[in-house]
Amino acid sequence: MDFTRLSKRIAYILRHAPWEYELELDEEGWTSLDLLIDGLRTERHLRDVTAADIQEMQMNAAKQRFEIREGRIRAYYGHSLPGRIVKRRAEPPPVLYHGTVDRFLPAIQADGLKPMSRQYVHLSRDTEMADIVARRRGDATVILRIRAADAARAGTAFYEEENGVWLAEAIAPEWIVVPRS
Ligand code: HQG
Repeated sequence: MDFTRLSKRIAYILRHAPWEYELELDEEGWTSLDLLIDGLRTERHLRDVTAADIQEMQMNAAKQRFEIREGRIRAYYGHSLPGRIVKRRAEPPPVLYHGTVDRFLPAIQADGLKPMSRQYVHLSRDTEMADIVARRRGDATVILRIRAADAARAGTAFYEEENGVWLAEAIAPEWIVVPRS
């Protein structure tokens, strides 16, 4: 089983297009694991996929993208669906990080961090994860420091996921510290 390919397919379905597989998500993004497997099996390369394969994929993944519980599965983050996935609001630590690349800086400094095509802005507790996120976009990486506690006090909503990822609404420029190059 190609676990990377399986993970990408599940991420696509649960984050962007459950209806293509006749799945419905509840307001927290959960759906039936059995129905997801039925949907995956309609694809030729996944026609033999089992729940055990999905468990194994999870155990081997460096990054926890999905939660499986009581016969249901959901993506932790990354949704672009029209219906907003409800997240658990939480008090953030003083500083969170966002990894991006040089070429986006002028827009980010002017407009702040926006969710772009997803529902939430993606933040992390440590610079290592922010660096991994940034490197997907090129070599000219920039790790932004977000004054999260100050932003939260001023009314910005933050949400904590069980896998350690932080999500937020748009972050205004005043809370973003750009490192000096
Ligand atoms: C940038 C992957 C211009 C932002 C990753 C980012 C993560 C702006 C890009 C997760 C902007 C959006 C999320 C503004 C933000 N003007 N550019 N005002 N505000 N941006 O993919 O955080 O492997 O939606 O800096 O690893 O890169 O799929 O967000 O570069 O964990 O599980 O616009 O997705 O996870 O890109 O990544 P994304 P992200 P998976």
